[in-house]
Amino acid sequence: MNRLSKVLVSSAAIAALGIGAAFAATSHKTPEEKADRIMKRLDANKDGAVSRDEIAAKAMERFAKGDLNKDGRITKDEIDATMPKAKPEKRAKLFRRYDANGDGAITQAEVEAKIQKRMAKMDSDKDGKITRAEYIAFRAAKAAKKHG
Ligand SMILES: [Ca+2]
Ligand SMILES: [Ca+2]
Ligand SMILES: [Ca+2]
Repeated sequence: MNRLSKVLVSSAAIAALGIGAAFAATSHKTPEEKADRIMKRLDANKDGAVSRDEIAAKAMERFAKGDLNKDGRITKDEIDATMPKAKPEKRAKLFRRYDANGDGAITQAEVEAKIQKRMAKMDSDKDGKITRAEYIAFRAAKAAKKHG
């Protein structure tokens, strides 16, 4: 069993990583400020880019906290329990977004798939790392799409 399969993922952690709900979260911060925050949080080796490994490591570390009963699955109840301050609709939306097969639990594989997908969208030069510039470009493109 590898390291990733031992621990699981909480939606709160995904949000903290900026790979899921954080993108949808309303915030008045500029893309630059967000990029700086994410880089600071995720760029473990300080090479100016966030690799898949860095994201996964951080995800697993934080996500273990979301799997309250340590069964390797995050259920809606666990999301509700770990995100008491989030609106019920937001928790439900988040849950649906990550429970890809709709079986009522978020597995590590589902989160991994989501991370991969997100990273692929942001990693414009396909080198397996997200730089600050790539992140900002991604946000800008997303914002442009949304507003016009
Ligand atoms: Ca669980
Ligand atoms: Ca599932
Ligand atoms: Ca890249």
